[in-house]
Parts: sequence; structure tokens; C-alpha cells
Amino acid sequence: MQSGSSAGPGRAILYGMSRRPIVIAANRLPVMRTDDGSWTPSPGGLVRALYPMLRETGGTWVGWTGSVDDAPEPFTIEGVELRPIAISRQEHDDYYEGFANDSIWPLYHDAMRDPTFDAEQWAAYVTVNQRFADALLEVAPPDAVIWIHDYHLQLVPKLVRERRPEATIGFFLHVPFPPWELFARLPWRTELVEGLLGADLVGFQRSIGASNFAAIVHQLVPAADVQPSDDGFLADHSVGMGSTGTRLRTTIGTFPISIDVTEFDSLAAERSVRRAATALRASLGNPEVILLGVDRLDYTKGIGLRMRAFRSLLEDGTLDAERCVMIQVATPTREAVEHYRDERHEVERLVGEINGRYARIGHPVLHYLYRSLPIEQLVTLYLTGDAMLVTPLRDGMNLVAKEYVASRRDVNGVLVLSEFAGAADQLTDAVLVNPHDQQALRDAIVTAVEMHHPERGQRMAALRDAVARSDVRGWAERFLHELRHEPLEGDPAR
Ligand code: ADQ
Repeated sequence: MQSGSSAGPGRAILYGMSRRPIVIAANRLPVMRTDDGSWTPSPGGLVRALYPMLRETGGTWVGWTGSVDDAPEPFTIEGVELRPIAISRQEHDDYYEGFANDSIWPLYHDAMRDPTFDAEQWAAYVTVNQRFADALLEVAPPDAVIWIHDYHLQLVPKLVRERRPEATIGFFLHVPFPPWELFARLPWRTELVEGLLGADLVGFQRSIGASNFAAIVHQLVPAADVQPSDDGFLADHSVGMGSTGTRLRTTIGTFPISIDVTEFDSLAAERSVRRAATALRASLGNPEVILLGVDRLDYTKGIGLRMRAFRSLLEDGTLDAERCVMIQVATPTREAVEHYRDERHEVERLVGEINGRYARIGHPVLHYLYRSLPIEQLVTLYLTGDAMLVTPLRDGMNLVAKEYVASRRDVNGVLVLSEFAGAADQLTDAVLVNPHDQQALRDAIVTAVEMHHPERGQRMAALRDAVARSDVRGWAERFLHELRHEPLEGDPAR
């Protein structure tokens, strides 16, 4: 399997096209502390995509360590400079858990939980965004390419632009961007839009996010001239340019993120992983069908709906508990936020109820792990799951869907995928489903369970082609080339 546009000898040339240093800002630093207190790069595709580029250009990453009141002096790992940002306990509660994860997160995910709008939390968000901007201005040389990530830092582009009008600034939103009817609820909606307009390039996962943003700019910034372009929108305005009257052009585009395809493909080829998958299946009693879910335990991921569909299929005998099991792995996340605690209780109540009713002694019908797993174990699970259930109610992209496909070098397994995940735009050969429709969700699971070769193989082969075409390094290159106004290799039109 190829790894898309990043593969091959062109890489050095691509990176070499611009030696401008890259400076990244994201809520979290790309490193974590090991048991002996030293730092190691965090797992995850984003880090793996951006680290090599930062190394090559002598780049810097600005972010939080993840622990409150923990801001060590800047340090360097593998040639990448890391600039920790201090976050106090109160800021953690107000900026991170409050405004970012209890206002923006639910609002941007269809307001499926009521967003909190609290002036103190907003004030903390402004303060922390200002701190990130100050750090960026300190570490970024004048020719730097500044790339700001995600919903925690939406004010940073403008805060940097005001003090450095000539800067090259990109912003990428990893989560969905909502339509006007939802966004308009935000008491600080104009500030947020103006914050983003400080960037030269604002990127979204799906074209609908780009259109929503363009429409909102048109609505909230009357002096902006917003026009459709070949692959997005162009907004001409003077936000962040002070009283100079200088116009800035913000390009609004779509950049669907992906994974490190080669990593999952190679892990799936390892004998130890394949053996572990066979052993796992045997330990479950070699059931005919294994359904799999792997998610952060987030209310957007539709874990409860999926379990209810499974319960109802057991109830009416469509699925037989002696021949079919489900595995759900859920990563702990944002445990202090009430909506997350409620979601966990509901999921765990369903696990108890379903096993209470359908398990036999020593044979649970629903296996549930509430923990994070090393990547080898995730791939083992991906190889074991006959049907992967990715059923979020709303998701920016959903990397799990792509990881499952990249791991299935045996060209087997069926992906059931929510239409409300960004990945549905590319993974059109999945069994696509509207997870709000309980009957449709049941039908999709049954379709996956009953699907035979050759359809299974044909669909998986098409999915693997789609994933291979869009590696995460290709994603980063495409964004940075657009931001630097450079043509992509082999693409003279851009
Ligand atoms: P997330 O909401 O975190 O990301 P997702 O894209 O699915 O969602 O990524 C989750 C990652 O965590 C995957 O790489 C997965 O392997 C890993 N993971 C999940 N459960 C795990 C477990 N139990 N143990 C170990 N690892 C586990 C946000 C947006 C998404 C968008 C990404 C990237 O919400 O829509 O796809 O950013 O832009």
C-alpha cells in the first residue's frame, strides 16, 4: 500500500521548496513525560506528520504540557524546539474545560449538549489565547510560517496579525464548523470570527465547514468581500490590520486530515500483531462475528446509540449472543466535565444491562474497556473486528475509520460509517448510515454482518485506495503549500 502524495523520492524536494521555519501552536505540546521524567514524542498522526517538517526547518511547537502550573523552560527534542505555555488551575477550569470543551465543543457539534456561555470562562479563553500569541511572537522569526491548530486557539490569528501585519499565518480547525443558526448563539461570535480572519488561510475538514464559515464572515463582517473561488472562498477584509486600512486576503479551504497510513499498514503486517489477533478471537470463543467500536468516550461519538442498536438486534433474535460479540474500547476523556460523566454512566449502564441479559458465565456478549491502549493493541483489535462501527452523531473527520481501513491489508472487514463523520466524504464505499435513525443503524449492522465476498473485498479494496491517496503528510504538505502560495509538485495548476 502506498502512502499517498507523501510517498517516494519527491519528499526531500517538497520539504526543500521552502526552508522557512515552521512554528506550530496547538493546545497541547507534541510530547509527553515518561516515567523517568524525560520527554518523548506523543503518539498520534498529527505529531508524526509535522515532526519531520519541523526537524528539517528548525521549527518550534508552542503548547501546554497537559499539567496545570507546569511550564518548564523551553527545551529541544530531536531538533524541534518546544515552548511550554503555563496554564493555571483556574484557567484549566475556565479556558480548557469551560469555554473550549463546554461551550465551543458542544456548539460546534450540533449543540447536542447545551453549551455553557459564561463571561468568566470567555475572559480566561481570551487571556490564554493572548498568552499563546505572545509566545508565538517571541519564538517565530520574521520569515516563519505560523500554523495554529483547533478550536482552543481561535483568537490567536488576529492577536498575532495585529502585532505582526506581515506574518504568514495558517489556521486549521479539526472539529466541524457549524451553520449560522448555531454559531449565532455565541455571545462572542464576532470576536471569534474576527480572530480567525487574522489568518491568511483557514482550513476545514469538510467543504460544508468552509461554506458555513464563509457565510458567517459575510454576515458578521459587513466590510468583508467574500467570493467563491475554485476550491473554497476568498475573503478580502481589514480585520487585524489596525487603522492602516490595509486589506488582507483570507483563503478559506477544505483539507481533510488523514493518518500515517504506512504505520498502520506495517503494524498490521507484523507477525506478532497477526498472532495476537488470532489469539484474541480464540479467547472470545471464536465467535462468527465480532463487532468493534473504538472511541474517546465522548457524547458526540454515538457509543450509546450503537449499543442500543446491538441490544435491539439481540432482543429480536436477529443476532445470536452465542455467535456474535461486540467489543467497545473507550478512552477516558474530559472526565471533570459533567456531560462526559453522564455519558460514561449511560454507556456503562448499557454494558451492564446488555451483559446482564445476554451473557453466559465466562462469555460476555459485550466486552468493554475504559482505557487507552498502545497502538499495537489497537491494530490487533482492528484485525479482529469483522465490522467496525464508527457511528458519531457529528465528527470533524474520525481517524478511527481510516485506521481500521489502513490496518486491513487482508482486504477484509466491513466499515459501518456515520454520514455525520467528515470521513464519509472520502470513504464512500463504507456502509454509510444515519445514526439518529435507529432502524437504519440496525439495518447497517445487519448489512455488515451478512455481507459476503466478493462485495466485502471489493468495498475494502476501494476504501484502502481512498485512504492510501490521502496520507497525513500529504495533508500537511497541501496545507503548507497553499499557505506559502507554492505549487504542489506535479500540480502546476495550483
Ligand atoms: P478525536 O475526537 O479525538 O479527534 P478521532 O479522529 O477518532 O477523534 O481520533 C481519535 C484517536 O484516538 C485515533 O487516532 C484513535 O486511534 C485514538 N484512540 C481512540 N481510542 C483509543 C484507545 N482506547 N486507546 C488508544 N488510542 C485510542 C479530533 C476530532 C476528529 C478529527 C481529529 C483529527 O474530533 O473529528 O478526526 O481531531 O483532526
